[in-house]
Amino acid sequence: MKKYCFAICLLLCSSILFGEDGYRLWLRYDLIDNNSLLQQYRSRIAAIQFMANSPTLSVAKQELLTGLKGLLGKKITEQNNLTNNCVIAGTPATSALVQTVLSSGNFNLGKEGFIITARKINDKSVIIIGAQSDAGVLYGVFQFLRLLQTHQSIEKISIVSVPKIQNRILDHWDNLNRTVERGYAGASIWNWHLLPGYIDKRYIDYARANASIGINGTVLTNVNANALVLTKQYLEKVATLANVFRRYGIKVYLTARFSAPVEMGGLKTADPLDPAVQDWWKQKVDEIYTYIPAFGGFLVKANSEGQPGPQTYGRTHADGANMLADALAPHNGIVIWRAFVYDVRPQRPNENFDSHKTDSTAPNIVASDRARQAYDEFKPLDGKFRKNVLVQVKNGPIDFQPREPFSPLFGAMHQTPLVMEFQITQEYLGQATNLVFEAPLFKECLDADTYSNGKGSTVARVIDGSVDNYSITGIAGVSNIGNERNWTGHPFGQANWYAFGRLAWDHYLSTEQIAGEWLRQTFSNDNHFVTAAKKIMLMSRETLVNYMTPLGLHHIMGTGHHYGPAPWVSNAGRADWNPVYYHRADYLGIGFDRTSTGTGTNAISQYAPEVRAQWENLNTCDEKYLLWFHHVPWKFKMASGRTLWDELCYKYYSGVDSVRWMQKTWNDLRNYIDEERFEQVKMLLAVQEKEAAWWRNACLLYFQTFSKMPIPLNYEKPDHDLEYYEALKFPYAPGNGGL
Ligand code: GCW
Repeated sequence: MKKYCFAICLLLCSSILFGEDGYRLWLRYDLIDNNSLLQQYRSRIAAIQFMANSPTLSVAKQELLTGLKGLLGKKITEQNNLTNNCVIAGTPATSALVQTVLSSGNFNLGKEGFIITARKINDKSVIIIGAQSDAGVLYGVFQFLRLLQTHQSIEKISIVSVPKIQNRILDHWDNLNRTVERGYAGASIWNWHLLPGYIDKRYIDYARANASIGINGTVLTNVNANALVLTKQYLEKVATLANVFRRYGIKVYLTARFSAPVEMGGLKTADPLDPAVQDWWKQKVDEIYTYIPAFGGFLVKANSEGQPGPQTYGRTHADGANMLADALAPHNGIVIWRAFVYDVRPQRPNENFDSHKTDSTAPNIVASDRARQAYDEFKPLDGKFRKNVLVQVKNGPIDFQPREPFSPLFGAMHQTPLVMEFQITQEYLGQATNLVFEAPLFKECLDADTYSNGKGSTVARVIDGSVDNYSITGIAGVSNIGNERNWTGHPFGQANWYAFGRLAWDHYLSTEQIAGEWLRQTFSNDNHFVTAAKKIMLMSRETLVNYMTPLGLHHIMGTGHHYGPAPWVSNAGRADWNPVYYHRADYLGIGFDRTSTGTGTNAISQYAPEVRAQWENLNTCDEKYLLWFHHVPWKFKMASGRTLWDELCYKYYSGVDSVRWMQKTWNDLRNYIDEERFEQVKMLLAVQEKEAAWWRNACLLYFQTFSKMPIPLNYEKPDHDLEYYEALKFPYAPGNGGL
């Protein structure tokens, strides 16, 4: 009996210890389960030749050995001589063969690019992973392992890969008390209390994961900044993390609290033009570099949502950014200054838009428009920033909504390098309960044409520097990582981290390719599984748009925590925090008039004429953005022939139907993957279905109070009345920063 219990315990423990809990992310190096492919790989990869004389090359070599051992199920030997079927990895400095190959071709690998190529050298078949730098070799190793993980042929392999954007950064909105603003995957992975003495294994696995997709920077702290991180006590902790990350090619950045000279330096002012303030920052920056020699620089949120900034002292964003830039320049550091600003100008009283008026004096259209503000403030500053300042712009003009047109700033700053800021964490995209693959959202923005320098000036080509010849380029994603075992809460949240990194490296990759390779690495190479799961992923973002904010609606979620629908809210602290400010539903229609007509805010004028032409006319406007740019009558005829009201119903209902389809499709995949993650996703999809129906019902019942039109009879009826939805409260919803 005892023996029996022991055996069961052992079994249980081993499945707990080694179960598929998602911790390994896409870096799973299990034995290739296709026998003929396994034999091919085994015969092609007999040994490695890899001289590792630096920390980065050592981790690259370790990764290659671990990966090959797991995938091929055999120990790989190391060779110093040229042998048949050898993988040779290195730089010109560590391998004569790599040197020969790189100098024989016209590869423009730059600092981080790599080649992987199959060659015959002295009658020996070899595969070469070569780069000009150690980091390039590391990236090449990860790419090589990815090829094996995704069952690609390596027979005639010939890859040249160079990142399109230089600084590929994760922004953590992590607080020093380990809460994460808009984090839905547990606490911050930075255990500040135990640092610098204790190095959590997670830091290493975090670095591996990032390096595997080419991410080369991390901002450790929240943009709603705490000056404490700039003290000696914390800089020692930061230095420990920076040391771990450096060998994976990752630079550390910090957020700079603009009022730090006052808060911690004892100065009376933080005025950027005050010499004492400038001097304080110079010394602080010099001190930071004594702890962190490869420090990347600062990310700054200033004069936005209560953060201090240069405007507090009557100075401009350029004055503030330039002061920090001057302190960083001697160390080659950069300033990334955010353009997410909207609270400078005081609100006028009539800006509290009252959607409940039903007489013809409504809507009380206001002259201001939050969507205009970043452009209005930053456009005049173009050309006024130092060379080492980049301005970071959110993808859309408002705030990471399920769908926004691209920010007009991307077509407007010819003399200032712009950094793209995407939000990987799903603040407005169902948080950690909804399966939403974000690559289609990222691509939609990257592929949009700004026409800023003629046709083809896509947002991607603006930020990669090819439109305006920027000398520094960058892209950032607000992280969705926390200390939950699987890092991101929802198992499919990992795909968004992955997709961000892959697109940051190469924005020409397709959403299909990214979804496919992530699924193969993370779950299974079975074609049936991959095809079905890919369908789910690729439709998921449009599905979410349909059940949350179809046809250009935006910002109609719950106040504060942003969880769930609340289009009725009209009493938030600022006019432009209210959903009614954004949807403007009234008895005439719905939507925000941003056109140049008398009643519009003319935000549309911030775009190039060719872009404007796509959206300006109510009758020809791309319906995706209809209610973003227009206030549209309820009975307006849509392209489908339906009235606007019926189309809205159709979209909301089809969104919920799609989630049900996703559930059904997932259920059929039970036998293709491990039980643990299958069940997690299944349960979460059931939650998602409930939330989708809740969004649909609450929004339609509320908008119906204006349209006065029926929900078509063939649709299922909402299961509660509007009062029920309006009364729902979520005091402890996550990610809100509250206690
Ligand atoms: O999306 C909003 C979030 C805030 C965030 C802000 C920003 C860090 O609701 O939580 O603050 O954007 O981007 O600064």
